[in-house]
Amino acid sequence: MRQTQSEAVFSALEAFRIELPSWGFANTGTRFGKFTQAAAASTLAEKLSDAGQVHALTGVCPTVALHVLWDLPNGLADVPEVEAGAKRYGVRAGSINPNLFQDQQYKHGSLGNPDADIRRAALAHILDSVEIGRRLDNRDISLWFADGSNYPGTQNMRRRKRWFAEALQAAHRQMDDAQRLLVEYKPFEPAFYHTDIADWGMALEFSRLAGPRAKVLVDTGHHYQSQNIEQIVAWLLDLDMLGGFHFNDRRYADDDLTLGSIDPYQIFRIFHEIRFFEWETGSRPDIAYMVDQSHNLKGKIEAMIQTVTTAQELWAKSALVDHRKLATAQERSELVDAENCLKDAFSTDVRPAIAEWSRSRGLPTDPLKAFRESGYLERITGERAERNAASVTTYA
Ligand code: LRH
Ligand code: MN
Repeated sequence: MRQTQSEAVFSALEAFRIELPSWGFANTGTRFGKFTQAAAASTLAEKLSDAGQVHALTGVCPTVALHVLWDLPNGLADVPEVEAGAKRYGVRAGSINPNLFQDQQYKHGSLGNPDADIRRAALAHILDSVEIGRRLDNRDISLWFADGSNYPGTQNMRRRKRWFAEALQAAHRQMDDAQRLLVEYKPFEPAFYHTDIADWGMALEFSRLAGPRAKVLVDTGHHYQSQNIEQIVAWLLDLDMLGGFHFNDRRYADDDLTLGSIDPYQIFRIFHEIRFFEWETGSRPDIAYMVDQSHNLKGKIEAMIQTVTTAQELWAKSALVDHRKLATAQERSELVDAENCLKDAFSTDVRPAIAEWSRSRGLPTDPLKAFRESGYLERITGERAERNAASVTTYA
């Protein structure tokens, strides 16, 4: 690798940080069941401890996304425990994700529910989440809504749109200047006829209507088959409306598989659009890079280490694209030369440079091997197995 290339990889890795989801360490499943793992985390302290392991081994995931009802079931009252746990395990609280999908009252929606009392309850939970974010000194309130319907004619989609816009404006008003709203879209599941925030255009419109500190969150698993996600990213960059990502991989739908396990070139193309934008504009967009996965079969901590190192690799590869050469080839419509700028970077083995970077930071050059030799998994298995064996696994 040319000197300049390893320098490019080093500076790229220095700037790259990715947030881990607390729920990625817990026993999760599908509607066909949940295969429990003896070492899985279920308490907040265990999730922060496991995230702390991944950060200690990789050096690039200092924050943990929290889902309010899963991690702070007592709301604001749990803030001191989060602060103490984060401090103890060497991480910080990350984005705050309200839970607006599991309560029985949300059967017909949360902010889109025809029942005004339920809409008020949903907004109250979001406002509590804004306050939790303020107390934990984290800026992002990350909003995903399961809201929608399963059958034609059963809901007034225009009226729900207005309720959402009003509530998101109220949430934006509640935030202080350091806070942001991230609006996540998803085309379907759990609703299978319409979803109130189904695509990037709807999330964009709701973000604009909410206020200047509302941005769009792109979950890579929330797209129709063969949708060009990096084009959506390019648009949102150009509109200065890209707030963040939930990275995962998928073959079919919102499979929440580990990043880069199915289509690593997809994530590379997304990273390329961001770096090309940075090169062209000279500005670094304020993007929250986050993982959103559920590890139903793989060991949860190993899957998370694999995810972080794969993200680093793809980010480092995207730093190797010769932007000047690419821009010239694009201007001249030299298709093969232009495409090869990406393919050459993507096919460059950056692992030696990443190992060098890790060594320079006093980090293990092989985090997975270091984790397996650490004895951490054996220790937590001993501590958690009995409790996890007792947990319910059936869906119905
Ligand atoms: C919805 C989603 C959302 C989270 C949830 C865990 O599919 O992507 O971001 O709240 O997964
Ligand atoms: Mn998501």
